[in-house]
Amino acid sequence: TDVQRSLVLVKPDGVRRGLSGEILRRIEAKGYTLAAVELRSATPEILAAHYAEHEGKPFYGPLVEFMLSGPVLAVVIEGQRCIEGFRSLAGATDPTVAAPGTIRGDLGRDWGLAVQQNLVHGSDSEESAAREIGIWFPAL
Ligand code: DAT
Ligand code: MG
Repeated sequence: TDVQRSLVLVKPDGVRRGLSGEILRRIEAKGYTLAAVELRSATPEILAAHYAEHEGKPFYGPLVEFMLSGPVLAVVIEGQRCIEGFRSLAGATDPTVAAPGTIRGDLGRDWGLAVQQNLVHGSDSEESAAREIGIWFPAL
């Protein structure tokens, strides 16, 4: 089998807009289970580790500022091929072109800001998932 864990974040825009439940509903409807769910505030330290791959890019500063603008729902999901599966549920990074049926395609839009406020984060590989779960849930 190929049961995986992935780190999902409902970003501050999703929490603010009251979409946490809708996003968790889609995850559970897909058949993935919730191994951890915690509403919390990110910190500059956590975000520096989480987004290390993007340091130096033009959207990095706005991204960190956005992620500090309100609480996030940090979630660990579990299921067969759930890393790729959640990326598919989330849709493309840019909500304008994210396919209908996806979280970003159905619920997100481009707000014309320096950073895409696209509702969710999902780990993009097994290595990223292990690293990110270690950052957000060191006890797991
Ligand atoms: P994803 O969240 O789809 O994995 P990513 O890891 O490439 O995308 O980027 C992390 C976040 O940074 C993304 O969710 C939104 C923001 N971002 C990425 N590329 C961007 C761009 N070209 N313009 C504005 N924001 C961007
Ligand atoms: Mg990414």
